Amino acid sequence: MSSFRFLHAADLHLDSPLKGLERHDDLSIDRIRSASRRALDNMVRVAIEHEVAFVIIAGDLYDGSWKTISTGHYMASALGRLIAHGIRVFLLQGNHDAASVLTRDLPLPAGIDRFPSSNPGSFLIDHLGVALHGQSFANRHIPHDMTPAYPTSVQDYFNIGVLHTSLSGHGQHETYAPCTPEALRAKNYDYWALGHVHERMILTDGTPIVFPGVLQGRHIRETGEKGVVLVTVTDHRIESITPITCDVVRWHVAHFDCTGLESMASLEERLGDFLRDMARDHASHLTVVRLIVEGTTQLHDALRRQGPALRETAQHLAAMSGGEIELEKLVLKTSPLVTQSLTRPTEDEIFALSGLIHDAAGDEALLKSLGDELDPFLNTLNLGDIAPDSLLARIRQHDWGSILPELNEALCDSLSGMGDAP
Ligand SMILES: [Mn+2]
Repeated sequence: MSSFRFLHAADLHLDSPLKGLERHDDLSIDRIRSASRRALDNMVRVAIEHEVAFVIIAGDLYDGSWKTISTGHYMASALGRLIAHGIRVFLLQGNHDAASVLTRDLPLPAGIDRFPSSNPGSFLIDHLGVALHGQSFANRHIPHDMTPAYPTSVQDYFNIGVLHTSLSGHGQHETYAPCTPEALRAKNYDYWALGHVHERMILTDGTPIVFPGVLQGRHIRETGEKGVVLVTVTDHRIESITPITCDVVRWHVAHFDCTGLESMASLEERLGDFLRDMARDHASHLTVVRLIVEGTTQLHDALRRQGPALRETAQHLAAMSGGEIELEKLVLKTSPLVTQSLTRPTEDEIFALSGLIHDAAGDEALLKSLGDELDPFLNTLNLGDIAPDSLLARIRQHDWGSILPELNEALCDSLSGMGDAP
């Protein structure tokens, strides 16, 4: 019985800038910035620990041409550790590190092979009976299916196709070597090692077609666990395909529900609990969170008035969570409690009400009694919280005659459904 393991990785995007954190000045920023390097170190460690025979990297080792030489140096050091452990490495260039995009390149010593970009190439590992077929991207965009030119499978070998592709069919605007699962399976290979799609995807209905996904999430659209895929092959048959995480920073979208909360104090208490639970659930990783504050709540207006202070409060609570939680962004999506009547008034009713308010604006006696009636009530409200300064001044001066026409307009808009949605 012959058995071997290999690691399939893709989309390392080494030293990719992490989006959405540019203005983030927290302590963890350096750790977050170096995440793609430490994830690469984890990939190397996983390969060595599982004693794999070889590692396939199916495109986008880099995010583009190196900004500094240290990006290439870091990659060289990682790949060097693999070959020092007798692990062979097969590289393919994707759209981000296409031959025409990279202005500098690594030397490729024995033990590291790269698929050519001019035509598909094959590498054989005779003692394992493995054949790998692949073609690198020559340019950033490849609008055609590359697989028809891929070689036919080598008989009695375990055949692996390596390809960077959007796997999205042959649409009009496809620019990343489009193809279909059917076309891939028609090649009669034993495994398709793909790259480009950053979500992990393992299709096993027939020849396995696998995207390991990005090695380390780079922004809030790349949430959840990220890593590589470990494949075990026994007697030329796939025994298992196992995802293994390599990421060191995890992106997470959290929904915090404010429904039923009645004070900022209770909100802070509940949010503190929420973040402590999150810290416990994500204890293994520094977690960067987009906090979406939602729900129907009487705190709707109060939350908006808080401005940047609300984010600061959430950051402090995250810092006190007992884990490593950083806030990427706080998004307010609450809605106010609605106290409108259930039936919409008729146009006649609105017109009649409007007439009453209009008449009232000219009725001195009515305005005075209105002021007398309202005063005790207004004194119990903190109007500074809800009224703009100009309105506040007029209320204090009992200038009802100037307030009523505006009120009339707003009220009629709101009743007829033309006003701003709540
Ligand atoms: Mn990519």
